[in-house]
Amino acid sequence: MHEYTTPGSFNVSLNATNSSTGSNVATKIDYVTILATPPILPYAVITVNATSGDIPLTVDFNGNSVGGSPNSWLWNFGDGQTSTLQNPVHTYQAKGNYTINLTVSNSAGTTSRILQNWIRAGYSMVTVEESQNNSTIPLYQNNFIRVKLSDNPSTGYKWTLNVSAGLEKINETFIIDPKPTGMDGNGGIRVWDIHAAGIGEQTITGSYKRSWDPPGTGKVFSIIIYITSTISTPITNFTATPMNGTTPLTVIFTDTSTNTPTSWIWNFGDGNTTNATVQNPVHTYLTAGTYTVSLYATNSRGSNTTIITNFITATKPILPLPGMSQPPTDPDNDGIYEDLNGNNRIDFTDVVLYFNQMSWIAANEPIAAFDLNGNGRIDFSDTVVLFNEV
Ligand SMILES: [Ca+2]
Ligand SMILES: [Ca+2]
Ligand SMILES: [Ca+2]
Repeated sequence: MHEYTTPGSFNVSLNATNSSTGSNVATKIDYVTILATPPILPYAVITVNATSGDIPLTVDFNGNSVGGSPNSWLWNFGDGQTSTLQNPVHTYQAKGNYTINLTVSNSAGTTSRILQNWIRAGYSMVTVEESQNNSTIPLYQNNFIRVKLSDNPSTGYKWTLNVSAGLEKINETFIIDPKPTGMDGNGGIRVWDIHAAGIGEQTITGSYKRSWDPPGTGKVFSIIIYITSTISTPITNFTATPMNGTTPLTVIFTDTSTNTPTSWIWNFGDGNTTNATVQNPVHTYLTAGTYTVSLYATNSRGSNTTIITNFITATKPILPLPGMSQPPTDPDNDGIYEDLNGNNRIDFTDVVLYFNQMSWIAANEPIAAFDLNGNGRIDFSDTVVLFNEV
């Protein structure tokens, strides 16, 4: 008994010996031919840890094979990106439906497994299997249901699926697991992707029979999908007109939030809560100051708050000084009101008026408009600056 461990052709010699005739050797050329094991074509099997979810959506891809062992892997993730790793991790940045293609090869050849629209990034998708027969599944409109049911090709039993009017069958894929198309499989999984197009109660009904069996025979499968309209958490934002002015300053606030909030709580920053729960409130600031405004808005999905700091500036108006009929003016337009008596020019009377009314100015006028030396208060030095400008 001899075992050949390498492929090739071998000569065989028989050396026969007996005690009476001596020995004789017979040789046969190419008598034994050992063939190499034929290479086996590999078939890719794709496993993923997620098929849907918010973007950015990171998916762990696992490549396996049945049949032969691949010596190269090529993934196409459907968004223009590829990988030659066996088990790549890929992140989808944009909302969309992505077709996965895994190509494997060895010396026997190359095969590809393509799963149409397999990853639905930015969507919610519920996967339903036969064990969930007779269950009710909630889903938001415009998301997806993936139904996976096992056929039995060797007996001819297969599933067909019917959906109600608010559902749309958009994809049908047959994945044989574990044996791929082209191999002698006796089990398989048929996959339908269904778009939740309508709202309200919808049904998915499956029936499992051979093509020649009469309707109503075999197994049945039924799922209720309860679809509600798509609602996302509000993203709060707002505008105001005007954003600055003199007291009393009346401001119209406008809600510019997205995703349709249904309740609003404003904080105008001055402690006054009048109109605080109105969507587009009008608010009057009575006291000079700079105000931070916030809006908290909610809907059935959640809430969100946006705060804008130092959003509204209310300043005191320029008032006529005691005994004057005209308010002060700013003849050189630099924001400082040097003309205290309101006669549109800077004169010595303004200096006297400033000196005599320093306390009144400090109490009643906007300080910044009369602070000639810019030190933040009304003081004697301001009168000196004013005197020098006359
Ligand atoms: Ca001025
Ligand atoms: Ca003047
Ligand atoms: Ca000053």
